Amino acid sequence: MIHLAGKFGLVTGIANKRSISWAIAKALARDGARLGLTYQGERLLENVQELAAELDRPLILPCDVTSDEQIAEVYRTIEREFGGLDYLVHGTAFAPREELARPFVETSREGFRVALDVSAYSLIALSRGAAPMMAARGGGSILTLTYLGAERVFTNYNVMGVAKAALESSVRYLADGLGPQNIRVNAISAGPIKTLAASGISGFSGILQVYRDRSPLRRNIDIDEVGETGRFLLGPESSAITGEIVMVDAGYHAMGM
Ligand code: 0WE
Repeated sequence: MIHLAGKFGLVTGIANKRSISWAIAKALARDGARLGLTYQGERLLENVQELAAELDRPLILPCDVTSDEQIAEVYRTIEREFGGLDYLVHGTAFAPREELARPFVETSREGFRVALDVSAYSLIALSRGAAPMMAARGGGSILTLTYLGAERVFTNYNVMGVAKAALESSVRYLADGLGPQNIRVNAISAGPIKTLAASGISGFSGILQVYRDRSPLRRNIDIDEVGETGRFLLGPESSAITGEIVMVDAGYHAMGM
């Protein structure tokens, strides 16, 4: 199937082959879309270059999402090289490590600022840059990644939960603001997956075990299941879905006890 032939997408948040953003990028590319991949910091450039080798004529662009200038440069390059944009995948999140390891009440002002800036404000800034090019093509689709920790307490998720709550609310406000230009904005709330972002989080294998024990499907989710849902939410099959948070978590969220 090549029903995304002639479509262009921008993907942020790829760190390595286990990144959820990369699973979504692969699903888009498989259906024929051309992609721009951003990387954060020189240390991740090599990883992204290696992955990009699997794609057809990708763009590889530096983007620290806390820099308005770098975001502007990304869109100038997309405009010049692709001449348009249809999809944005926002897979960026970060909180300073110490904020995920101490009591929430100890959250620092700076840790809060960084977590909300990188993980939530960045969706607004990237959407603002993408919207004119999407509108010029009659519409577009924006997708971000969130976690149930936005709605419920997960020990140590802490300020990331607050950032994801802000992100999910931003999905709804952006959906309203950009809807008149036929630009849709959605999020996938994925169950826990062993990515770089999850590595080194103490107790992470315990979280995987709880989902395996208690979710309706009694298993963890595969990263390619998120990739496929991402492709669905970006592509034409979901043309009436916007402002939505889609749970891809083996049903875990539905359970009380
Ligand atoms: O959103 C996330 C993780 C995001 C994340 C991870 C790190 C680790 C390295 C953000 N910032 C950092 N900063 C670092 O320095 N997840 C959904 C995965 C995750 O992280 C947790 C979880 C789950 C699930 C942290 C505590 C408890 C559960």
